[in-house]
Amino acid sequence: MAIADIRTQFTADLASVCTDADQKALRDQYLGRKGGAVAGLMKALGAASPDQRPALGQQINELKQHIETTLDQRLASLSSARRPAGAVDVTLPGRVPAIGRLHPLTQLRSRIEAVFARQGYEILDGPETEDDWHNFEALNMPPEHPARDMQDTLYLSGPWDRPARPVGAVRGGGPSGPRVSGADVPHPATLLRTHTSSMQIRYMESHEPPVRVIAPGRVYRRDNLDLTHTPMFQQVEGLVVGEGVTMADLKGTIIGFLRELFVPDIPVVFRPSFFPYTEPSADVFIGCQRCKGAGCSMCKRTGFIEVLGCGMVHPAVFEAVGYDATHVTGFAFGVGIERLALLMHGVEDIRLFYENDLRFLEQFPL
Ligand code: 2NM
Repeated sequence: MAIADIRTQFTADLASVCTDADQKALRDQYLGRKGGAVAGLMKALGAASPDQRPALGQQINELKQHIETTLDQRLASLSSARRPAGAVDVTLPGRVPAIGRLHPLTQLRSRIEAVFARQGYEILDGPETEDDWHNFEALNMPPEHPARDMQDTLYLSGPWDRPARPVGAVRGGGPSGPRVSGADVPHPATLLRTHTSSMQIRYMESHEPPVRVIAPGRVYRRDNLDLTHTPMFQQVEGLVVGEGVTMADLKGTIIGFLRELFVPDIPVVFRPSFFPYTEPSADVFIGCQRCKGAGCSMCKRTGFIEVLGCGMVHPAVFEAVGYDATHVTGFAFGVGIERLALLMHGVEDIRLFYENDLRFLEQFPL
């Protein structure tokens, strides 16, 4: 190839050099000792006639110089254009961060808290380990009460002896006897609370009526895991105490709460029930939202689903906390958050709420 053609070809090839490796390849192609274009010209120089050789040699040297300096320049410009190590390429598209969200049970608990907070209820928080007095005795469940059964309650292991006469039983020395309540005597925690009523006892022990509180929180029962049971679940219990508080107040509060949580026209039914700490007591049912009352598998063909328990606070409870049961009355209710969440979202297995599988949890955006 003629010298001028090689120079033209080199200029064309140079245009496509983008990287250090391109530059190196082009350098080899033109300046390589074996097989390089300039080496080829040098070889041809040997065959040229002696009178042509000096001029031709000079042209070849010029070409070689040209190629060398041009490639050196390109190499320099490539390295100056390279971003420094660790530099940030601000032209890259942004990465969307994975944003966390509240657990579905936390979302529901917040909604319930908001309904009552807006009505002036105080929100209580308290210990999950409890003593016999606050969890049972003050709630009108005396020592031999079946609800205390080891079958239902998780007892803590510890250095104490189970008292022959459970704590709290020491009170009741008659109207003139010493008043010893849970507030006055320290009781060691011996169990995991089976309901958050224990917090309401604590509140009444340290506050005079009127009372308007809810106690949300974790509670523990000796249950095995299945579709509808977990040994730990969450509750919200409510308590209102004052002069002239009636069952009508209870019904209005519960119906208003369920309307706000579900739909304004939700059917609500109260059915007589029993709890040791309320009299009268009621179980509350809502019309099944899945079948609109027609009967389906979710409501076991009854058209209604039980959602909470409630009642008028038993006078024995007021007596235990030192309230005058002849002057104040009150109502209380308790609702399980998981159970409500299962219903609202049509989830069939309570365990899903505690397995932390993102495929499940991500279906509950805020
Ligand atoms: C329920 C049902 C009925 C309840 C009673 C009390 C207290 F402290 F006043 F005695 N707190 N919560 C209660 C009453 C709880 O849960 C199903």
